[in-house]
Amino acid sequence: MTQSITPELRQWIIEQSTAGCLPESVLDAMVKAGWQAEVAERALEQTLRDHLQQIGAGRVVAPAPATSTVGARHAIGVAVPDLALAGSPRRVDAGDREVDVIVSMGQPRVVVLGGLLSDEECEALIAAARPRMARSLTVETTTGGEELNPNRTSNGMFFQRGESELIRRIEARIERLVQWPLENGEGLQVLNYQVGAEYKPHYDYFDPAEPGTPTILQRGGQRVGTVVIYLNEPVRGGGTTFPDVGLEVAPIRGNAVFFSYNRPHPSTLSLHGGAPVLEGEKWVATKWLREREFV
Ligand code: PD2
Ligand code: ZN
Repeated sequence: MTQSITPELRQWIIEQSTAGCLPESVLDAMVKAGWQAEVAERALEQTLRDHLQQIGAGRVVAPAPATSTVGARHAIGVAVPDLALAGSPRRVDAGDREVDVIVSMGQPRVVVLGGLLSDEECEALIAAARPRMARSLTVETTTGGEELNPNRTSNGMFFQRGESELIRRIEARIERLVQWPLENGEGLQVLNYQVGAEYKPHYDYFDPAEPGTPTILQRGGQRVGTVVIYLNEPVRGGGTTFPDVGLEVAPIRGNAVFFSYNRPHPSTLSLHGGAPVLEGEKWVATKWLREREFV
């Protein structure tokens, strides 16, 4: 008896997957409901591929075995940067130093890191950025240009990739840590938030529905990961929040939060923001990682 993919089945697969259900669980449920395993697998893959094409999310990759570390692949989505955390190590190798693993979360994929930069490196980065600060721009997805964004009240600047020994050292460390080519990274951005300044919750990926997005994607594809490094410590406030899961990462000098998103969709739960600074000021450096070489 041959079994065919009905519109109802397609709809059900998409609903399960966008709700965050792993493909293994979707397959399992289909087999339990009487589907031949092979047919179920084919239906799942084809349905998700078609769906991703419709929402403009790029190529589909098969789920990787649990032991895979480099370029972790997930249910429906592209390969993304990730740390080598199999076996739950206390520290991970970042080339010229070891970095503490403080928190590791699966969904959203978030890893909080301790001691990514030394105090001296944080100070040096602030000193190099300070004379070049201007009110932050964000990429305007309706046009593909840049504009002042009222949701972001910080000041900022971009370093060129590899522009100094310090920048090269930090970029090499991030490359090693998240196992992602440094060529895929945008230039390091430094932001400064004064009291009351914040970065309202947003996604770092570019919205596929916006008309300016195809232009933006020409320079290396989608963003698939972010590293936010804390360069100083505000007295109160200024944490990085993940509202979908009620997580707030404390801004501690030299620490960092890494998160990835394997498709440009809210079901990644990668919504995040910079909470208002209540006392003191906040300095961070952000590295955004693209699918391919950022040119
Ligand atoms: O400064 C932060 O905590 C923050 C929060 C959300 C930075 C970014 N997003 C970013 O640079 O994308
Ligand atoms: Zn962000």
